Amino acid sequence: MPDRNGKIIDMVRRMAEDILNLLKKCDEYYSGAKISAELGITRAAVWKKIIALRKKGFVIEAVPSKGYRLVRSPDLSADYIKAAVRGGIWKDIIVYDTVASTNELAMAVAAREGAWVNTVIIADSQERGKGRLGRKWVSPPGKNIYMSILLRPELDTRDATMLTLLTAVACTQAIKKISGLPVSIKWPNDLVLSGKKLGGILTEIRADIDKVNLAVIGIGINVNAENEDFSEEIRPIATSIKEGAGKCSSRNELIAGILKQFERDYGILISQGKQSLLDEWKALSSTVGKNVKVAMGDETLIGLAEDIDDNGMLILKLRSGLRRKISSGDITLLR
Ligand code: BT5
Repeated sequence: MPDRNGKIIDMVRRMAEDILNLLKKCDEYYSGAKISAELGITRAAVWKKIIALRKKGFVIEAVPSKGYRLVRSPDLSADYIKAAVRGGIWKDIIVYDTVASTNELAMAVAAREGAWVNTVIIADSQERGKGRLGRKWVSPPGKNIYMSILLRPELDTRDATMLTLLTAVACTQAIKKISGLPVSIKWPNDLVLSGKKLGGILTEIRADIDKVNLAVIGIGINVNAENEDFSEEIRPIATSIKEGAGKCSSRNELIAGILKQFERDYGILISQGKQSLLDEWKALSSTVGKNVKVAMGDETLIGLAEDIDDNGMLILKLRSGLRRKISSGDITLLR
């Protein structure tokens, strides 16, 4: 039996998203009568929703005989992001204040609740943000993006790396579109600006031998952080969109942009296979064609990053002329 209460709650939530989308479309006032006519609800219902949105931090001006105007949105808002990505693959978007790690939380809820697919978990700050191999991801509050995408992709286990490459492509495209900055991708999971780390991706999967059952894709992007927000250790290597662009960017817009781009690229991966995505990755990569040092645990290799193969592995041409395929490691670009 359909859950009537659930449907009603969903409709009420969508009403707020619809109002937001209308107000976002125009810089001028939108009259209550027009909103109520367009959405097929009473003016009293519009007013109630406006009050609810204000309580969530949206600054909405109301002027008699003119109508409503969206003055400002809260900097990190599930309502804003949901309204912006509506109609797509995203089932739910949840924003937390502070969590230990969005990846850990996503993994924990996925283990409990099969239904949390295509859900996005976002936090304003993380107490134990993680990078690869148990490294730490510095996650100060109020400034950056920390989010995890929870998917159950129809994907061969050998192709799991494609999720990291896809996410890197989606993030790079969205950041470029919104900020105009020349962001590039350093294999396998770094977003790079002016030689410094702007963001990183941590993909964690549960898989059988041949099939991915669950993927949690963690994205950390430094948006409005300034150098002093970083720990001393990473100050020399980290940067942010604000440092590059000289001004703050909206986290809501960036997240919505990333999710829309991700949806598009994910659709291409599932329907058309890997090739066009690999081509896009190569076009945005600052690794292919460069001389690099690759650190893999105790082993360090130097060579030319010739290409990536069909599974996203790096093909390194060593000085001896031999080629090695690398599945994971840390790369330094050499001059
Ligand atoms: C990564 O690891 O680059 C993956 C980072 C993924 C973070 C997201 S945030 C949301 C989600 N939830 C989580 O708990 N994690 C994910 P890796 O390639 O191992 O890089 C880690 C290294 O980057 C550290 O050892 C530092 O040197 C550096 N680093 C740490 N925090 C940074 C920051 N905020 N900006 C730039 N570099 C940082």
